[in-house]
Amino acid sequence: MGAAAGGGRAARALRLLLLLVLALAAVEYLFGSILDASPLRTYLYTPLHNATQSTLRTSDKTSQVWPKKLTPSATIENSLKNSSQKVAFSNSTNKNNSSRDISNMTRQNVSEDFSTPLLITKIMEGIKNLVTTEDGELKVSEPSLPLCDEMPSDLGPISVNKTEIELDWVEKRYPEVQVGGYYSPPNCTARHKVAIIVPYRDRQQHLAIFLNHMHPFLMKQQIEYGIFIIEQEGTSDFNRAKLMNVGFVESQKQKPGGWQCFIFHDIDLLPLDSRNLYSCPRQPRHMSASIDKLKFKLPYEDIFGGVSAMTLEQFTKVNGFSNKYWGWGGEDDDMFYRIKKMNYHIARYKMSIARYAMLDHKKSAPNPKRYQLLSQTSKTFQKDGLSTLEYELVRVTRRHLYTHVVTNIDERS
Ligand SMILES: *[C@@H]1O[C@H](CO)[C@@H](O)[C@H](O)[C@H]1NC(C)=O
Ligand SMILES: *[C@@H]1O[C@H](CO)[C@@H](O)[C@H](O)[C@H]1NC(C)=O
Ligand SMILES: *[C@@H]1O[C@H](CO)[C@@H](O)[C@H](O)[C@H]1NC(C)=O
Ligand SMILES: *[C@@H]1O[C@H](CO)[C@@H](O)[C@H](O)[C@H]1NC(C)=O
Ligand SMILES: *[C@@H]1O[C@H](CO)[C@@H](O)[C@H](O)[C@H]1NC(C)=O
Ligand SMILES: *[C@@H]1O[C@H](CO)[C@@H](O)[C@H](O)[C@H]1NC(C)=O
Ligand SMILES: *[C@@H]1O[C@H](CO)[C@@H](O)[C@H](O)[C@H]1NC(C)=O
Ligand SMILES: *[C@@H]1O[C@H](CO)[C@@H](O)[C@H](O)[C@H]1NC(C)=O
Ligand SMILES: CC(=O)N[C@H]1CO[C@H](CO)[C@@H](O)[C@@H]1O
Repeated sequence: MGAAAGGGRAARALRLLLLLVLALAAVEYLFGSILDASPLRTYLYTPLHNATQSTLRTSDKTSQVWPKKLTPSATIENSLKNSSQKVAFSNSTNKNNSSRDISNMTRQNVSEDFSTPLLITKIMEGIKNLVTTEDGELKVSEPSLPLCDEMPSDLGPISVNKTEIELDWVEKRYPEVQVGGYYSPPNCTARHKVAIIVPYRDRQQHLAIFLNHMHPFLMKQQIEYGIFIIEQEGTSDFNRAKLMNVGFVESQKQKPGGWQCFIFHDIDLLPLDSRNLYSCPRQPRHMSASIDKLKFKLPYEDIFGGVSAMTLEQFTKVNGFSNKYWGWGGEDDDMFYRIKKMNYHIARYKMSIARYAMLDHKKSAPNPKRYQLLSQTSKTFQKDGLSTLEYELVRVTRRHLYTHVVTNIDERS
């Protein structure tokens, strides 16, 4: 009896401790969101799983209205920079001592912000573990939701409606989607946190069809996701790959704790089977293997274009996409070389599942330089990609069904 009473006391003490931790987490959380809202802040997120392996450092000075003078950014090599709106992404993973390439002041504020979102997620994770192991004794409402099914049972072939529709109409159809195009399953804990990155220019008619198709498709898969439309402004040719890099960096800034999985998605491709799970496996996954306009055949074994999925770690290890492919073609093969070079291989679903419908559009002019660029990739990819990404962030708007990132990626020299 005495032992049982002792056990009860211990459980009570544990519960009390948990409450305390929760309260702390709440305070941290509130404080964290205030920090996030401050335009002066520099953001910095590490991945949840392996903080030591791939540390991302993005420094964003774009929302700074004052001071108007040139702001030091993460890469010092670029002496050309002369705009207060410039953003640079630096791969400083292997630089032990980055105080040399980041200015004093930036550095201080960066390290300060760094801990907040990470701390919360760590605490929350700790709580989650505690709750699930205690089995009923300690009930904390939100984090104790069961894990979602890995493969929900009601998935299978679906149809695509290519009829042109109005965005307003689509918006009314999906009230459960949160502003910014976010969703997380209401009654279970999602296994995957996925950013859908969609490069975009002049495809108004496709946007509504895409969103109308993708939201119900993704919700059914019971994943947590956000849709990011990355629009290219400026006069240069379309640069799909560089937009992907911008999408990667900007989407990561939008989510405290960050996304773990990134799906790079052409807007004209719509999945035809909801078993095509939008998650990231151990290897980079090429998803659009079987496209109606290509007679549902894989054009060539090494193809990585259309729709592809990479984890945070994979994408940073290959240094993201190249920034150099202006115009149509080559950038996906370039990514294939990067993947190969880092000893990954490409995973695919079965052809019967990886099926997509392609929307009609005019073909763009191929980039004549693409073969020459490709021949250099294996040698130069560490010096061309996330580590050298530079762009002007024009604006970020959270619409109901998507986050709209407008960027000018033109090179100035
Ligand atoms: C993550 O780090 C742990 C050690 O902290 C290591 O055992 C594990 O293999 C790492 N995972 C990946 C995917 O690198
Ligand atoms: C940088 O911009 C300022 C005005 O914002 C201009 O006066 C200056 O000449 C520019 N410098 C360079 C190197 O372009
Ligand atoms: C990095 O810096 C720490 C101290 O700040 C030092 O202990 C460690 O050896 C350094 N690592 C490398 C690779 O220089
Ligand atoms: C940075 O690296 C230099 C040598 O490269 C070393 O002298 C210095 O102590 C390091 N600083 C920190 C903070 O690790
Ligand atoms: C940091 O700033 C101080 C003065 O503000 C300066 O003396 C010092 O050299 C700077 N350190 C670096 C690494 O830039
Ligand atoms: C496709 O969508 C349009 C517009 O909502 C609708 O009128 C039409 O019936 C749909 N077609 C099919 C086959 O569902
Ligand atoms: C969550 O709720 C939806 C309907 O709102 C239901 O279809 C689904 O099966 C539920 N999932 C779990 C894990 O209970
Ligand atoms: C950064 O670059 C080094 C080589 O310079 C590479 O080994 C490392 O994987 C890269 N890390 C990221 C996060 O890009
Ligand atoms: C350069 C810069 O933004 N410095 C700021 C760092 O943060 C402190 C307080 O958090 C501010 O006072 C500095 O102006």
